[in-house]
Amino acid sequence: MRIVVLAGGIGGARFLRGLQAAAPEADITVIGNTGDDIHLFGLKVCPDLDTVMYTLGGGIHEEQGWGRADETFTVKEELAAYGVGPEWFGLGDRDFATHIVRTQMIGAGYPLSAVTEALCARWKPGVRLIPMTDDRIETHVVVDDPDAGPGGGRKAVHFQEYWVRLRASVPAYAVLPVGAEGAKPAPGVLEAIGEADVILFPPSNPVVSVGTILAVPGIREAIAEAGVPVVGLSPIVGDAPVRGMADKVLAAVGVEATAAAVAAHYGSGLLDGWLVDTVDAGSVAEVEAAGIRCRAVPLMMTDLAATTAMAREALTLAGEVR
Ligand code: GDP
Ligand code: FO1
Ligand code: CA
Repeated sequence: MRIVVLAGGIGGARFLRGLQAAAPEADITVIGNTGDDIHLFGLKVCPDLDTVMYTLGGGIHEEQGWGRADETFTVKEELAAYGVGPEWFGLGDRDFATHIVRTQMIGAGYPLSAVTEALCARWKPGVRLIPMTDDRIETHVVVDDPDAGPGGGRKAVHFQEYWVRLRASVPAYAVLPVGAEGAKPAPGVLEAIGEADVILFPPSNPVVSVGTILAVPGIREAIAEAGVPVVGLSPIVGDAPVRGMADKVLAAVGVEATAAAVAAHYGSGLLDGWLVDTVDAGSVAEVEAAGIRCRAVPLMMTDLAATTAMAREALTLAGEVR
């Protein structure tokens, strides 16, 4: 079975572990979000690709969910001693090596997809990990500009500045995948979608993870036209994100933070099946009324067994639609 998964960082990576256990024989291609990517200290950092690679490769900081296990921050401290920031983004020493290798290879002319493949040769994630695009797309968030003159004003900040420095604590008026219009899917992306037997949306952020991948011209269309089951799992449980601040970016695009609203946001043109948590069983009828087959099952990735059961439910639902 060929499975394609559109993944962000932590939610996507943890789900993939369960999927690997649920379908050990499957050929899994992960299309990774690169809208969170940021250039720091002259280096290209790809948080979501790295989160998937480290999680499946055994190098992740388990409790934190991003970055490396057994990490130290000497380089960051030395940079700070020079007064060189940003101090709000925690790049560790081990992690730095990944960004150095990536940036060096890109400087030598390799596309990000080839670089990601090279990095995965070390981590052996057990999936084929492809960035959504080799082109530069950066998610920006429109917020109030405190420095604007009388009458106020707004400005766009990099997603990481909004998420990590501002902790999504200020109103977000828009989420912009800057550079998406001219971007192309990376080599292998459309082919994987075209050859898939099932396409899964893990419980990743619907706006800044899955939404950004779908913003790459051609990807949404290819999924809608693939003619295979497309099944998603809700990252919203009991009307709140399980982790992080997805409710804030959902508000910015005018979507309520409920499992049913997220399903409607993807739409029946894209989604065939949707899993909500058992606490949201009351919303099953609403999702089905929107033309999306829906089941309520436990959706908390508390451990590998629970996550594996979620992946099994997603594959079972895929077998029931279309
Ligand atoms: P990020 O890039 O690190 O933010 O990770 P993703 O975009 O892949 O996933 C983030 C989403 O995962 C958040 O909106 C969370 O609500 C969701 N999430 C995290 N843990 C769980 C869980 O155990 N169950 C469910 N249903 N969603 C989860
Ligand atoms: N998230 C944080 O909340 N604080 C950090 O300092 C931070 C550093 C960081 C470094 C490398 C990396 O791959 C990820 C990192 N993240 C950090 C997570 C990253 O910002 C994610 O993109 C967001 O959590 C949301 O997707
Ligand atoms: Ca992310």
